Amino acid sequence: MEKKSTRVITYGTFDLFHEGHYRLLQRAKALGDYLIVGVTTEAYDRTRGKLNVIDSLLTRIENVRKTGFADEIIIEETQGQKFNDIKKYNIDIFTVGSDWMGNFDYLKDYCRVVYLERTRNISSTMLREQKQQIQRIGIIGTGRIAGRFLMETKLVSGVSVQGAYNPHGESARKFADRWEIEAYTEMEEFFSAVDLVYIASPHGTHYGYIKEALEHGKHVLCEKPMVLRRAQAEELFGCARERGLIVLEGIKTAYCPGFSRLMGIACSGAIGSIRNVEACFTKLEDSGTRELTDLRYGGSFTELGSYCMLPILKLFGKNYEELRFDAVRGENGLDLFTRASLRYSNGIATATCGLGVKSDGRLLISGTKGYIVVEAPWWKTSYFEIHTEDSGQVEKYSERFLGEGLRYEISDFLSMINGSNDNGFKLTRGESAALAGIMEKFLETEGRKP
Ligand code: C2G
Repeated sequence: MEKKSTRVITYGTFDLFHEGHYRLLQRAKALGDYLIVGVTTEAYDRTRGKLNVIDSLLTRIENVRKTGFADEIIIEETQGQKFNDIKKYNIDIFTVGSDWMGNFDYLKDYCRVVYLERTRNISSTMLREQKQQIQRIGIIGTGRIAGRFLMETKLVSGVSVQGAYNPHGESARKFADRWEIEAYTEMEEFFSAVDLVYIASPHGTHYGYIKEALEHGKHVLCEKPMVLRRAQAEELFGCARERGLIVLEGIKTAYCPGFSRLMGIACSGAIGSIRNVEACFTKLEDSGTRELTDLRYGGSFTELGSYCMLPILKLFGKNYEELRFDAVRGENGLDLFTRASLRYSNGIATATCGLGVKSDGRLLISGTKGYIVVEAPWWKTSYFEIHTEDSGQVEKYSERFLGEGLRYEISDFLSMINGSNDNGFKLTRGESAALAGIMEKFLETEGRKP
């Protein structure tokens, strides 16, 4: 009797075709006799929230075809298609890279599911005629936020996480093994292996790492608060400009579509002239966490103040007339609940942050004709309302906010580097420097040395 041939299927965007894609297809083909490759359409990538896809569908199909591994190429255009394709094409094995480990286990009832180890080192592009190169990103710091960032990079085309640096070898290795990336404990080695740097280390180390990265010619995306002194921000931006490099502060709210729309509407006069902004963000933390034990840089304002100050600076500007802080402190002296009050020539504002006191966490923008309200979590802006004197008339706005929302800043960072889009207005250098100045003033008020 003739042996039944083994039919394998895999899917992907295959944008900016690289070694990782090539090796995946090669091993997928080796799993059986007949390989079907599903290439995603632009519309499907939009639906699943993948940003920044550069190559057209035709180019991506052509690049898959050129490998010679695919016996048949189909297009993936809808959610749930994989399930139907498995039956339609009589599939024995579904395979995908291990960066999706566990995500497709639901297909196990219908065929074998094989996760092939992702390719860690993408050293060069495979196809010479490519418009753009894949950017290898290196992460400094290996805490919770670094993990979230890594998840989000999978949904931004054009970047590949190369590895993570942590001077503590054990932490670096643990993180790298978990995410199948390289671990680095030596700075020089780290910088020579990456094109871009994302910094997610404790606040107090940002300045030193940004400086090192710029000196090594790397663009930098740094978690908020980027630095804690105004002069440091100015120095770093100056240094970046001289070298033609980008330094971007990663306040995720600033880059998400809902917040951009909210700012656009607020500034358009929809509620008249803005006179009051109240932003509140509280997040209860265990007393043992770094945020509540780092006596130098911890506390609620350094942790959450960047979010709350963002709409205030965007709507009223950087030139406040007065800035005052009131704080409730814990036993170790760190602020558990802090309110920054600002006075401008034409309005007033408050930024309220809590790690040890819970509050409503809303953003309220009041103007001469009405007000805009965004309930918690307004810092992941997806819905807001405009109210006027006429209580029966409420305008409602919704926007998508996908996943952890870090993909928006990653995508903007990439397009700024590639020069295809100047997203600098979403969070300007001047605004980042002003934020550093506000952090500096806060730490001074608290009697801490910034
Ligand atoms: N891949 C890999 N190593 C890399 C990068 C990607 O093995 N360094 C694999 C991915 O795991 C995937 C394939 O290459 O199996 C295509 O990757 P992408 O084009 O990024 O597509 P992806 O977004 O992973 O789509 O429905 C689509 C699928 O969910 C996979």
